[in-house]
Amino acid sequence: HPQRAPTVGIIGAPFSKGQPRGGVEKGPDLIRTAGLLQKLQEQGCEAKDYGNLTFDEFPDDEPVGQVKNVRAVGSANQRLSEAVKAVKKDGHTTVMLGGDHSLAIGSIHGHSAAVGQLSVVWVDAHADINTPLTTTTGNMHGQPVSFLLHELQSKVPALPNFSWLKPCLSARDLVYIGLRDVDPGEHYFLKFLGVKVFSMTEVDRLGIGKVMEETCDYLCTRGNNPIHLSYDVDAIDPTVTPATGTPVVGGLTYRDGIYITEQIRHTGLLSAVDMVEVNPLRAQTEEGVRSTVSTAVDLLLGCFGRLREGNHPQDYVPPEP
Ligand code: B3U
Ligand code: MN
Ligand code: MN
Repeated sequence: HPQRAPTVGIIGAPFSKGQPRGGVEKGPDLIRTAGLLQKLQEQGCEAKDYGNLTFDEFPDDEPVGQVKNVRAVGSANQRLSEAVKAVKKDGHTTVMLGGDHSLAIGSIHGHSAAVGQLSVVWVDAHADINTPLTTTTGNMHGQPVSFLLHELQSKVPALPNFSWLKPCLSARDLVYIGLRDVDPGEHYFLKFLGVKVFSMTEVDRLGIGKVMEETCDYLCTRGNNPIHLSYDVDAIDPTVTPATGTPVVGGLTYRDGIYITEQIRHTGLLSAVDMVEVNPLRAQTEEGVRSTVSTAVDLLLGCFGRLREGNHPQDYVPPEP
């Protein structure tokens, strides 16, 4: 039976300092310009746009150890956390348009502050679970999960502008899909913590159908918590989504990517979505940008009820002659 259409609250987070490549701050407006709001409304979803957040500048944001832009990332995520919490309290399913994936810190923190214990489905080529001590790039978008997990707190040093952040996620409430570029320290943490991982190897072995069946069964045994879907567009193969900062060959197909959203939607538990790492300055061609942005939009439409079999409104009446 069809579910009641959720109301969607959209938050733009034009922030790029979790990584070094300019352009990813253009993601929110690009995704809007591709018609996200109108398309959600056309499929019967009430959607409210809360606009773009603005972020403070930190001119003297010296690296802390290896890690770059720590103060800017801490401050931006504090602001985002408050925004997501407020939109959740307004009763919406939140959509956070990034921006880079360091924003998952604030998005997941704010979501959890509003609703309590979460399940997180992290769809990404990367595990983003480096700590400030294991990172080899110094980029915060490769680290957000380490800040959120209770189990890693003894491994994460205190950083400026991060004192507001309380870990809010348990390793057993986290599922990864699409991994294919994982650093040694990250691989150690995933094994050490026993995190549920469907890397591209499992997608190849099982097919996306079985991967999603197992994902949803697993989340069910974890107690049917509200789901936070954190979708890095680089999870999809770069032939489809080339406009992203760190593309990795051998990714999810467009169909795999959409199927993930259909099945997460089908659980009835989806409570917040991040769509991150769309960077129009990283594709070789205009077509590459268009394909990336329209895929991001289609993934979001899949999250909110669009089915490839077709849809019709609950009150639809066929015309009579
Ligand atoms: N694991 C590497 C690379 C990376 C992570 N996330 C992205 N790239 N997008 C790192 O920087 O930690
Ligand atoms: Mn990521
Ligand atoms: Mn990634």
